[in-house]
Amino acid sequence: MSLMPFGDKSLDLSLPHVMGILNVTPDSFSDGGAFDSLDTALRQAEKMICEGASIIDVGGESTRPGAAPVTVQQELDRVMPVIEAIKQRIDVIVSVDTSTPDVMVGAASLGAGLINDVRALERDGALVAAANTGLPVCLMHMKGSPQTMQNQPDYVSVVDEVVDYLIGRVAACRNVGIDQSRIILDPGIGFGKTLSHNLLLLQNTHVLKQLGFEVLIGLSRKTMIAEALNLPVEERLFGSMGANASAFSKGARIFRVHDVRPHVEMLALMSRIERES
Ligand code: 7PJ
Repeated sequence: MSLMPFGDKSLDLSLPHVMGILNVTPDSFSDGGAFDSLDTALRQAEKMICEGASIIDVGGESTRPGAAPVTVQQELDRVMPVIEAIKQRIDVIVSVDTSTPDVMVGAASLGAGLINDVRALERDGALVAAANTGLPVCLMHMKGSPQTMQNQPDYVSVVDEVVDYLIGRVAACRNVGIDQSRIILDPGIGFGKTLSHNLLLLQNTHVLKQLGFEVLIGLSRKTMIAEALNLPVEERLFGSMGANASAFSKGARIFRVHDVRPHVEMLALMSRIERES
């Protein structure tokens, strides 16, 4: 057992867990209307929980390459009703995918159990806000910003640079009182990386684990899968599963995915095989 508390619940991170992606950006809904989007989001959350997701990751900022920035109020308006509705109806860990201090604090007040920040708490006030919630945090590496990150990313050694960056962010967390046991690390697949950078980071997933942290991987349906396989967007599931299986075998335990059931079943088998005696 390796229990990590996530607010009012905890997870045994000696086992793999699936984090289901719930985007609440306007472009992720087919039709407008506040009720429609809340209803759609709730049904999607319920479906992912039925399929075995341990965590629902709610995000109101699109971080796709080139995406337009969002205001704090827009982000609050998108994310808060969804987190509130899920926590009122379903006993599940909700994670908030945000870099915005006010959203971290607001989500925590509604019962969110994890702060997932693609900017690793670099925004002004984010470290202190996250520390005040008492929640665990996922620190992700990104090179540049979503607007610029895919403009010819370049590293001397991508693995060393990502490790050094994350160690620095861990130190910053500890300075504001966020205990090391509450920190999850993520190499940031697709965030300022070429296909080769992404493959090298996945090949070295164990390096992050060996620093003494749980590792989260988010590669579901990302461009790297299509690039590696020469496939269109809608056919990235099998490749995503293969890459996540590799990350599991190198120590990652949380998998941020769109397609929950296939990953839950794949990971259940991988974990069973590892544990059989
Ligand atoms: C990630 C994320 C990821 C973590 C996104 C997308 C882009 N959070 N949020 N790790 N990616 N921790 O899903 O295509 O890789 S948004």
